[in-house]
Amino acid sequence: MTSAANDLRDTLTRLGVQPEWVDTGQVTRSPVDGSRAGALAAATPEAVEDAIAMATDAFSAWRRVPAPRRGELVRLLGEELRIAKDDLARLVTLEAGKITSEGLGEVQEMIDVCDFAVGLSRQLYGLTLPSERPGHHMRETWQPLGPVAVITAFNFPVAVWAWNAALALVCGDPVIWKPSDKTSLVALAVQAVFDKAAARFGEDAPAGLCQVVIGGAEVGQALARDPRIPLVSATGSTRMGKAVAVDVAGRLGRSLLELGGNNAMILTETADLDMAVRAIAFSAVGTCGQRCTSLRRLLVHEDVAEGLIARLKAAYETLPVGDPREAGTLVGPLIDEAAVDAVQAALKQAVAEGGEVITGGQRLDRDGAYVRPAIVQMPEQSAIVRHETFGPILYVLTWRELDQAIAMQNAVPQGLSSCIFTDRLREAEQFLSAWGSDCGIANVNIGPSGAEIGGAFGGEKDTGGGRESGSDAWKAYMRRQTQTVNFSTSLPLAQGVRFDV
Ligand code: UN1
Repeated sequence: MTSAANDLRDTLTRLGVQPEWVDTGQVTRSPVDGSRAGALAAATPEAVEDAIAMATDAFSAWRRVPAPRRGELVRLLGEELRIAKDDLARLVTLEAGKITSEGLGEVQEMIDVCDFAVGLSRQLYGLTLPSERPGHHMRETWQPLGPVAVITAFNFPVAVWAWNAALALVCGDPVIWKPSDKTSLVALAVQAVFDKAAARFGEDAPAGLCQVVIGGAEVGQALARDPRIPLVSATGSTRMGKAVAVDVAGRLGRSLLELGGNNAMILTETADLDMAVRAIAFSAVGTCGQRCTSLRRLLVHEDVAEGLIARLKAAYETLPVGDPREAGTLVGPLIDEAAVDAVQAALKQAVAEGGEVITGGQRLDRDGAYVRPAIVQMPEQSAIVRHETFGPILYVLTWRELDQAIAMQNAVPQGLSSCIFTDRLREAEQFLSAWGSDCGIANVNIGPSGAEIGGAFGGEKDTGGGRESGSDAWKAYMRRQTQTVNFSTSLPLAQGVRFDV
């Protein structure tokens, strides 16, 4: 197979993207085979300033365009994404290492959120409220907010931009995107796709409506600190999110954070084990364990643990790990060498904390950042189990009583996704109750990953509290205004206050 770097350059050319390569700068290496695609220059402070100034100008114009018309731009974006789907998915595979089907799924997620946002563009509902004063109208109206900075991670290099951008655009907000410095090229390709949609839309789409700024933490920090950006939406590690939160809060801006997860499955004695094994495999090793929703902790009833572990071990040992472009591969590479080191260090720590490696963890002897997915049985939820290691390590722990399992599930710093496998209604409903899972996502007989677009996505505690994409997540991208109109000929005051002058 051709080198991933050549494949990357060819795919970019097909999409009409001509990156400005530089000799030294931010290097892109494909995790698929370690080949070097080239280097890009990070945005200078002046370039970031220009982008913010352009977005501010774009906002003045875009907020005047009626919301359903703004939806039309997002509809066109969805159309262009459908046309570019295969090539964009290929770039996701080459730059982030996802298998072909997951690369396609990621672009589909962009398309789905565009469809969702188009409908939303006619449903940015406010309220009318009864006023206590005669001859008065009260209403609540949602107004455009302003430029939104979107900081995304390598693992969903394009879908997370789309969750934010599709909503921001219909809400009347320009977007400045800082993609992960590991996946800049696919971001440039998405920008080119957006530019096509904007060109078809015509001159109502102002220059600078969507922009990409390439760079690392310093670029993210400049955006987070700038008071002209009322909303900063950031996806990535809890460490990054805490830094962004402080910078944004320091100027009383709004942040929308979607950070780490440490997602568990509670498996009871009545679980359908055939289904559970498939759900575990997809959510623990899919995307090489690099989703924020990846399954990291399997909490299994002690009566079924032994049989289940044996089945999982067998399934893991036949997992096709390799070039994500090849049909049949289910596990591609980790993002880079540092991720391989982190996985191996975590396994070492797990063993030091009393864990037994049931299978996996070995580095593959080939170019690229490949490891075999690992299962580790742990005596308790020790430090390494409570920590999110971004890779395919599944910790297995056992329990006797459901209360104990739910307490274990909740006893980690993160609160993104969770699930239970059971055939008993009472167990499922307890898991979904106020004293059940403490996560933003709770599933029954489905793994913790692979959420669809209609629901609000995000979680609690170290996950950051933000909700993106579905449900009423759009409200974060708008400014709520309470409006009171007096159409009478007197001026009554609320609360019966008298002030006669
Ligand atoms: C992420 O890993 O940052 O639910 C997002 C899922 C995907 C999104 C994951 N729809 O697994």
